[in-house]
Amino acid sequence: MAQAVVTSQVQDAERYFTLVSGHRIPAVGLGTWRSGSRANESVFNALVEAGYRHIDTAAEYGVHEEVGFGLQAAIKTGIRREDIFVTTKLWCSDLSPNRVRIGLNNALQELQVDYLDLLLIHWPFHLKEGASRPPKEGEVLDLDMEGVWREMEKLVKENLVRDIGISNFTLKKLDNLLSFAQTMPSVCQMEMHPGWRNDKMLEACKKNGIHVTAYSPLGSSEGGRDLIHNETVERIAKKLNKTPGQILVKWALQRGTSAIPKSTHKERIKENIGVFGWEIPVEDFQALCRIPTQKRVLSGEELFVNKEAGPLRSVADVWDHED
Ligand code: NDP
Ligand code: 1BO
Repeated sequence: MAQAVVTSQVQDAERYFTLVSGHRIPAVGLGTWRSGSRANESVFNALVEAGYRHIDTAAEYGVHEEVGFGLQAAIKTGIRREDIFVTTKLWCSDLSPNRVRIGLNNALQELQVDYLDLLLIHWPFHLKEGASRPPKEGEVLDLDMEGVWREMEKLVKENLVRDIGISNFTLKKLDNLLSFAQTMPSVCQMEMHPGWRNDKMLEACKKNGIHVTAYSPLGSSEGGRDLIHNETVERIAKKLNKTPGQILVKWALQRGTSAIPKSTHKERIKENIGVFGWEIPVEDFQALCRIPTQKRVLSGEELFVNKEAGPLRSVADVWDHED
């Protein structure tokens, strides 16, 4: 009996990270960007068949309703809502103090839940409702970050959201947020994989007790970075008798970040969480950390850059010239 308790504690330690709030975030979550109508089935498979307990989504992915159906179907099989960690994100058109609660209420309704585990600022830019992509002149508005954060803090106090956090921030924007935050951001979600390690953001977050979730941990899709067929990743996968996907997810976990690989295929969903009970040896971990050509997949160019007008005239502007 005592042995069983110890075993389950060891397993839990591998499967969760503890946030500054004291809440726990599951180490591996299911990403849902570009999942479309398959999000429902993917969420159900992830929770019921593969043992995931963390679902990552966003208003901008247009799949809240499908995710909600998947969550509800999984809960009907006996999985408790309180054992599932649901993350979603406020889109840029909801980044004004008077829109935060509207964004939250829409998310709760579409996801069919009465609280969120984590609400993130998706990107730190305020866009006019219905803005084009990329935005036209006048569609990138001033951002009242302090006002937005205060509204998000209220949601925590009202138990509508358990944790709040950020995504796609720079060191400069993080410093600014920390200068007025009364409730610390628990999580910072950033693109991270061996092709874009983003060590400086990871270090800054660690220094401030902010947990990092690695997005696009496999290098993303549709014009992303093909890390699945990278020769270092393939070599290590073969050596350890794992798949390239598992090596990439495990690399993220061994850096102390959670990871949210996306797949709409049942077998891959299962494969991507097969990352517990083994380790990447130090020399192989370091080889992954040395993969050359560090480059973001998601630069923000197509989303935010207008070369002729507005505050974001280049990718460098999006990242505060820090890359
Ligand atoms: P990932 O790095 O998770 O890669 C997804 C791609 O890899 C898909 O094409 C998927 O195809 C494929 N794939 C999945 N598993 C395997 C496998 N085992 N072997 C081979 N190929 C595989 O990319 P994402 O960009 O989707 O990032 C993950 C999640 O992170 C997103 O879905 C989203 O939730 C979040 N995110 C957050 C962002 C933010 O701004 N905060 C930005 C980008 C992502 P298939 O589905 O066909 O299996
Ligand atoms: C469209 C938003 C980028 C992925 O999170």
